[in-house]
Amino acid sequence: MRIKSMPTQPIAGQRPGTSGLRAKVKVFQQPHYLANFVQSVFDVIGDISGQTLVLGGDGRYFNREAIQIIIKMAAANGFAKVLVGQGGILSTPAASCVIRKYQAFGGLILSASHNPAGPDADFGIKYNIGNGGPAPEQVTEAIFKRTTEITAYKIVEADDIHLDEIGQFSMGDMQVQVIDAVADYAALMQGIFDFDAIRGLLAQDFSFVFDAMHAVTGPYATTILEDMLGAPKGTVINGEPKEDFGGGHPDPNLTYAHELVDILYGDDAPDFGAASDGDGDRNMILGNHFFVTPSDSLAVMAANATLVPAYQDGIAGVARSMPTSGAVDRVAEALGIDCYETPTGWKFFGSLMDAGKVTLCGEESFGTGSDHVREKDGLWAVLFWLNILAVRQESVESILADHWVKYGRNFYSRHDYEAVDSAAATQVLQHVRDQFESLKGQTLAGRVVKLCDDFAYTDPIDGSISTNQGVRVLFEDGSRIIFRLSGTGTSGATIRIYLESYEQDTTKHDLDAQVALADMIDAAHQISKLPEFTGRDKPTVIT
Ligand code: VG1
Ligand code: CO
Repeated sequence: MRIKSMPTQPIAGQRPGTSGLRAKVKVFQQPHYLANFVQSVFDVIGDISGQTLVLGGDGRYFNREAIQIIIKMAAANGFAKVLVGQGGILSTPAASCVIRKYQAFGGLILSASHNPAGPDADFGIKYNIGNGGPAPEQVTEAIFKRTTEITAYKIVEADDIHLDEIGQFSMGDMQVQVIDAVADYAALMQGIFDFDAIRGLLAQDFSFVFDAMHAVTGPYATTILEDMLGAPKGTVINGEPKEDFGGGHPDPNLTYAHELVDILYGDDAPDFGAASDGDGDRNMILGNHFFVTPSDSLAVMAANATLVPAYQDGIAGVARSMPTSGAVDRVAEALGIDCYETPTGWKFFGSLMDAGKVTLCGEESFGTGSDHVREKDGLWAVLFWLNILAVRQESVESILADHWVKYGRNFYSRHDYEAVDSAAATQVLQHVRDQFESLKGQTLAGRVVKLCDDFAYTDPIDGSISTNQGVRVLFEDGSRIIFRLSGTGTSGATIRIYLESYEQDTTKHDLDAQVALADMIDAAHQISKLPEFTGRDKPTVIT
């Protein structure tokens, strides 16, 4: 089999963001764009000869073409084996599961998560290391540096692999194994949760809807929830994955998952509702007319972890990203376990989980997970909630009310201003930075500012340092306003404002978060001059 060395040149802008390299499909379709990045990965991750690579994606437009290119490049670069999901599909948590189970060298995951899909929308690629988790910053920076120096990439001349047939194929000296995309993941879930108890719950007078949003979770959810756990057919809605996600925006939040939200807030609403995102790593949890914030969801999971068989002996510790609310911190304190605060992005949890320091992790952006894999995991979170509901036999709302009585309530909201002019977005953050000293001691929204800084993190395991991870305005009563620019978008900039205040008084726990945080929202606008700099007076998305 002939290995071709294709001459190429560096292409600007291939620095991975919060979660891999994301760009418009049209950008990925440019000659050599994908190949340059993949070769750069192969060049910096170490000796890959004789190793196994896991490969799969969320099924979005361009997934299949990308997979064929990567298989041919893996063969030319000396991999012994590629494990690829049937049809080129692997959800992000399933890819992490497969990398770990088969002790692969690493994996390439093709996804732009919840970003819209289709010829005019987004594509993405991410490298995960042998622990199954996203490559840490040192690796992504090395990949980026390589993209700026690349002069050639290697690819074999071969026919495409039949991705739809499970089986083993050869490409020169390399084996390509097309695997069932769902089986390994489903088996892992079965080993974690009390499937009998969940089956019992679903057989009761308990109604449940899961929205796969025409993205990758469809086949996983149908197999696990309907086939294995006996949920009635039709429990999974929008379960057929589509290359353009049905034209939707599979981001499981109150804005984009409106079909599910309408069902859960409608007449005769079901007891439980959940959704996942484009690549299956996010989750949204709803009760009857009730929304659980992701930060609270993490806290409830931590507080109830021993109800789940895999965690029945307790959890080692918890971690949350910095902008995530401190609700889980209070549970950790009560349990006497450590709680770590990391920068945004799942790549920062891997070292803590590998070292056995934390069992559960979460982010405010609808991401929760545990050390069963090294990615956040949407369906796992849904099963976790079903397991809790099966044991406690209470409504979602009553579980939260009870939690707040015990721990107090962290009112929390994130306001996103999407597709803002990049220069204006930078100005907004800089304007707050310029006031770091003068804000200190001032009273805003009835609270005294204690400290303002740019969040920096030193990984307690490997000592690596990450700076500029969000502008923080911290108040003496524990309230916070945080400003951050998104690292996953593909056009303009997205400003995220994260707002949090803590309320012990149970008589105030029923307040709507937007009402409870209204003065904090005003203060955020005032100190950042966001409306003036961006010309926006309302966020694009509120979660
Ligand atoms: C966003 C979220 C972050 C998450 C990341 C990847 O990043 O805020 O918490 O880890 O997406 O999730 P950013 O930089 O846009 O804020 V996913 O499901 O999009 O892979
Ligand atoms: Co995702």
